[in-house]
Amino acid sequence: MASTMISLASASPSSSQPIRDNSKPILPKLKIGGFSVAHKPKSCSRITMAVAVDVSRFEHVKMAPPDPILGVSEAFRADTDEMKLNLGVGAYRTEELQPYVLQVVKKAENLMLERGDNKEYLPIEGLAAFNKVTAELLFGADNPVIKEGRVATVQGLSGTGSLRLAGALIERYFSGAKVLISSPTWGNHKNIFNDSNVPWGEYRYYDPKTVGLDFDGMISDLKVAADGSFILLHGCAHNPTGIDPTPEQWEKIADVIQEKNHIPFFDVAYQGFASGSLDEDASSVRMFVARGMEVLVAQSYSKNLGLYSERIGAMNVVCSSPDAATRVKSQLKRIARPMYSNPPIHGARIVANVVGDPVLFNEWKEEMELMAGRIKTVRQKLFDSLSTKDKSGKDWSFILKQIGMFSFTGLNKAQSDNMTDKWHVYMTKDGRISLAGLNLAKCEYLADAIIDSFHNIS
Ligand code: PGU
Repeated sequence: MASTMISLASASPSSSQPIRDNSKPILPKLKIGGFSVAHKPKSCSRITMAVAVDVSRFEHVKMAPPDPILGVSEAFRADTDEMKLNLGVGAYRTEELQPYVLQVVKKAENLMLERGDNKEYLPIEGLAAFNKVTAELLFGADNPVIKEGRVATVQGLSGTGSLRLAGALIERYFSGAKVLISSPTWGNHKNIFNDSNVPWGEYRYYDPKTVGLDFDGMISDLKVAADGSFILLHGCAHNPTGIDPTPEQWEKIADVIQEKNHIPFFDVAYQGFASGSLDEDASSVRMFVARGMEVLVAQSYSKNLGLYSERIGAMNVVCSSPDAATRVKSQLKRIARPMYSNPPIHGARIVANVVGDPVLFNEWKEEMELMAGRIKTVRQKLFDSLSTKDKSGKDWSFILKQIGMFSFTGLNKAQSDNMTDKWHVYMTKDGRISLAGLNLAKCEYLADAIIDSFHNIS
C-alpha cells in the first residue's frame, strides 16, 4: 500500500476541499488518532495539514467474480475429498483422469528439436505453413475459395483470440451491426463481444421441454433480426448443449441467413471431436461456403490436438473476391499488431507439422477417434447407470442424443450446487458436465449424484 500525503488548506474558501499535492515540502508530523498530521508554524496564513494514510491507488478496483468455467477448476483444486471429480472445463482426460498429450504432438515437437527450429518473431499474420494447412483442414484442400485466394487467414491466440480479432474487425467496419448468439452459448462469447464494443443479441436455440433444438424459435429469431446481422453459429458440437442441427436444418438456416443478407460467423472449436471425423465436423461451414456466401470462421486446436495452453487457432474470412480477402487480412494484421504484436510459434509449428505430413496426419486422426470414442463410451455408460439406478421412469436418452465433449444435464443452479457441495462433482452452474473429464469407473458415482440432485433438490 502506498502512503499518500493529503494537504488540507483552509485559507481560501475555494480550497476547502482536501487536495493532493505532492510538491509540498515534507512537514514535521504529529500523531492524531492514529494519523500522522504534519504541523506548520502559527505565523503562516495558510493552515496546511498533511495526513499520511495507508491507501491504495487501486481502492476503487472491485473484486472480479470467478470465471464461470475456469473458476470451477480453481475450486476443484482446493477440494481435498478423494471422490472429487472435475467436469467443469472442457479438457480431455485419459481413463486415469490425467491430462493427455497426443503422441503426434510429441513427434512433431521432436521433429522441431531435431531441425533446430529457431524462435524468431513470426510475421503479424502468423506462420505461413500453419495458415495454409489450417484453412485447408477447415474448407477442404481443393475448395475453390482456397484456390481462388478468397480466404483471409491469420493465426490467432486460439479460438478465443481469433474470435476477439473478428470482434474488433466487426466493431471497426460494421458499426452498429449486431452479433446474434445462440441461447445458451459458451459463456465467453458475451464477454468477447462486450469487450469488443460490439452489440449482441440472442436467438432461441435450446428447448428445455424437448431437451432438443428449438428449430422454429431459431428460424423466426433469425428472420426478425435486422438485415445484415452477424449470426454466430457453432460449427459442430454446440457448447453447452451438445445439440447440433441436422444437415436438413442447416440448409434451412442457411436459406434464412441468405434471404436476410446476414453474415454467418462460425466458431469451430471442436472439429473432429463431435463425430471423430474432421471432414464431417466441417460440413456445416463447407455447405455455407459452397453457397457462395462470405463467411467468418474462428478455429481452435485446443481440443482436437490437445494444445490448450499453446494458444493456437486462426481467424478465416471467406470473401467474394481475392482483392477483398487481401484487404481484410491487412486489417486483421493491423488489429493484431497493437494487441499482441505477433502470435506464438510453438503451437503453429506443431499444427503445421502434423497436418502437413501425411503420416502424422493419419496418426492424428486415429488418436482423435480414440479420444472421441472414449467420450462416447462414458456417455453410454452414464446413460446406462442413470437408467438402471433411477426408478422414477425419467427418460435419460437425451444424453445419448447429445454430441461432443459435453452433456447438458438439465440440472438447475441449485441442483448443480448440490452436485458440488454434497458430491464434490465440479461442473458449470448451467448444468453442463464435461464428459471428457469422466471415466468409466466414476459413472455410477456420477449417476448417484445426478439422481440425488435431480429428485431431491427443487
Ligand atoms: N469456442 C467454444 C465454443 C468453446 O467451447 C471454447 C472453449 C472456445 C471457443 C475457446 O477455446 P480456446 O482454448 O480459446 O481455443 N471452451 C472450453 C474451454 C474453457 C474456456 O471456457 O475457455 C469450455 O470448457 O467451454
